[in-house]
Amino acid sequence: MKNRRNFLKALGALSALPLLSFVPERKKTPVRFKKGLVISTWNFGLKANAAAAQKFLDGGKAVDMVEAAGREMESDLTELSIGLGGLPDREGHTTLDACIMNHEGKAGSVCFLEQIMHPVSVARAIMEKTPHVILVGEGAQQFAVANGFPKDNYTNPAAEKAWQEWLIKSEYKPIINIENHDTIGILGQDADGNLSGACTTSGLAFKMRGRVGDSPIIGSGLYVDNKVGAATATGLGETILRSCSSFLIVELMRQGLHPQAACEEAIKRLVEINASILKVEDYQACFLACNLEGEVGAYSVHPGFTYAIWKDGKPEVLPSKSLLNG
Ligand code: SD4
Repeated sequence: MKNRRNFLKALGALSALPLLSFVPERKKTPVRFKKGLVISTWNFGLKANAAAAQKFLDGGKAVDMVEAAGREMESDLTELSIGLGGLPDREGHTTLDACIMNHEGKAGSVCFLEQIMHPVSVARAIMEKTPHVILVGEGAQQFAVANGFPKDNYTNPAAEKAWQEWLIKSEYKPIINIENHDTIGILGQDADGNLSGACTTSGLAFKMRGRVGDSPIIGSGLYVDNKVGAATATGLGETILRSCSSFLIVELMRQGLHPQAACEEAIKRLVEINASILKVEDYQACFLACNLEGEVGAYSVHPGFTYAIWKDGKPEVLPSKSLLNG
């Protein structure tokens, strides 16, 4: 009887412990990389990284670096997957999603935003000027205009032409494969070794009106934990949303995994989670991550994912490894 009582007492004490105390922590104390790091999705990340690098060299913080990279891409009105030049939804309107997260765990996100050139900066303004994390649609646009972002009804002739061609068949295929990729996700580390991240996109081409992908969703398209690392994603947003991939990658790094191993594990989990919904041949999903030491990981479902890195003053574009071969 006494033993039973002791056992129950011990159980009670156990359940009072915070659950997370059972998660293994990283063993070594990481030394923060302070010589400047920016990583961005796809080849066009090179141009974005150059803007971030300039901020770094000017003494900017990580959040300034990633915002500058996002703005650089949003300013390119010929780009069909980011900003006002992006491919429209199936009704012919370009709608934009973006988010940003800083080293203090603060986050801002804007979804389904129309006619504003710099969604990443609107996301930053939401983060810094409101008690909220996400604003969407008309309300987000109203907030943007009230905060000095001018309305801009630019239409990219190339995007308009592609939409007109799509309209002929109007085939609704929410699929992103290796030929049809977009979105810039950016992770940056400043001279204090602090991390921030941003993500900006016009989302899936010819999507249903009002559709929002993973890119502006904190934990899916982007996550930053300045005690651990940061991750971002690109690819078919629905697959990434179902698996909260960026948060998962950061949590895996917290448990001691290298960013590469964390990205690989998260891709495996994403494929498992989506198996009953989509054939793996029919979608692409890609992850990019870094830890405090400035170590980097990249992994995708299919080959073809590339990323740009600027580290310690050196810019390059690298191919990612993938779960499946070509
Ligand atoms: C979305 N993840 O809206 C974005 C699009 C993308 O490569 O990244 N495509 O689903």
